[in-house]
Amino acid sequence: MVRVPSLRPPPGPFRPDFWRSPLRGPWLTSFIGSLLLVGLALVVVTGFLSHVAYTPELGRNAIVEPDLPLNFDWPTSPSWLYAATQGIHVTAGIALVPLLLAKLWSVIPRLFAWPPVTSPAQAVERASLALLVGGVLFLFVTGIVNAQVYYPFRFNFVVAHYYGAIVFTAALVLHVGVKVPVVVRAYRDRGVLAPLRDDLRRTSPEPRDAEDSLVAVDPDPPTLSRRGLLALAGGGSLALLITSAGQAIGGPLRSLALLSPRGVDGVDGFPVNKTARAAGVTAGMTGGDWRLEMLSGERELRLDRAALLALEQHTETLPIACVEGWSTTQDWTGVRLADLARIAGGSDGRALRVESLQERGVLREATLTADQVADERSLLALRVNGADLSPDHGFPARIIAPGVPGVHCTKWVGRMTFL
Ligand SMILES: Nc1nc2c(c(=O)[nH]1)N[C@H]1C(S)=C(S)[C@@H](COP(=O)(O)O)O[C@H]1N2
Ligand SMILES: [Mo]
Repeated sequence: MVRVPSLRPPPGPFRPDFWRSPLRGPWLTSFIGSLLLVGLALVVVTGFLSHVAYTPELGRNAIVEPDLPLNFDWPTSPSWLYAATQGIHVTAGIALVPLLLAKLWSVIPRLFAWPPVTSPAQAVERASLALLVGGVLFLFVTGIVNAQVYYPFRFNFVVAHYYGAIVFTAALVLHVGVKVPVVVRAYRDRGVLAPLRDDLRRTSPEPRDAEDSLVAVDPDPPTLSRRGLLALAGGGSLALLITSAGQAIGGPLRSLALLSPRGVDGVDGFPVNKTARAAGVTAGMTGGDWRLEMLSGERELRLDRAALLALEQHTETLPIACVEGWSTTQDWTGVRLADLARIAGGSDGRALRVESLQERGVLREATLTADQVADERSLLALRVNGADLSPDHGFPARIIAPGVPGVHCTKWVGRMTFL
């Protein structure tokens, strides 16, 4: 038979003998993949829960339409519910990075498979892997960049991260389905944990049983055992976990949250998401001329801050839990939203649209559900920790409600419309 010269792979990574690590093989990829899958499941579930918590069916709460069958009323108890789900989402996402990199490293020869396409079925499989790997990289990069409060891209983060998650989750389910037999065989042949017992001296390549095997054709001697590699990735994950988790957990752990931009103290001893200056809210807008405008059907009411302070005041200990993963629990004092609903005219069990004095930006308004308004812990807060709100935390008045994403705790409230 005549060899067709053009079928010879180009030099470099396209040549099978380019890849020399003796550690690569189906067991290693299966093992890292299994660990990663557990973590990713947690991130995926808490991520979609965040979408539910936004109650996208109300007003402009979420910029994405409610297009998933997953939709239920987000509860107001426990008050730290969103702090927990979103803290897990962001913290686990950050901590999984080393494991994800190890997983990609273990399969990278596949990226350079030659010829690139051998059959229609294989082309479909490669396309689905492009969605899987492209999806996971897109989600991790946008998510981590968002948690670092850095927006280098032009598109809307929430929309892009959400649609990216749908594509990625579908590709992941397909991938796991296709790979289960490979993982089962690897564990049956090598044992689930047995390869971790080998020290460096006893580390040898897995058997190369197929043409497209991940096992190197011509492996170098090992410089690291498999358990050494896993300790490296796992240690990296643990270090990230320790330096990130504090922003969600708080207490003494907060000082360990070195990687969290909001882990440190802000104004009044807790973080500021957006300052009054950045939101374009001036002292003139919030001074003596400020009135809270309350609308209910045909009725309209205007109250100044003194009038609000003259109403029955309540103090609640509640967290602000940001989509970025940080949360902070403070003592808030103000008027119950349910009381304001009655004062505005009508029942207390109505949804409420809250508009800010802020001039621009997607956070100008948010809508709370009827349950959130009716909960007696939900306040129009005027004070925090015994002092007037500072301008950066929403003076003259802000929303604080149990279990809701921080993004709905509108600062510098100007108008409230009971729906
Ligand atoms: N008007 C207005 N309200 C707002 C925001 C904003 O940018 N503008 N940010 C929201 C977000 S995303 C969070 S997490 C909380 C943060 O509150 P803090 O800055 O007092 O900590 O405020 C919310 N309320
Ligand atoms: Mo936020």
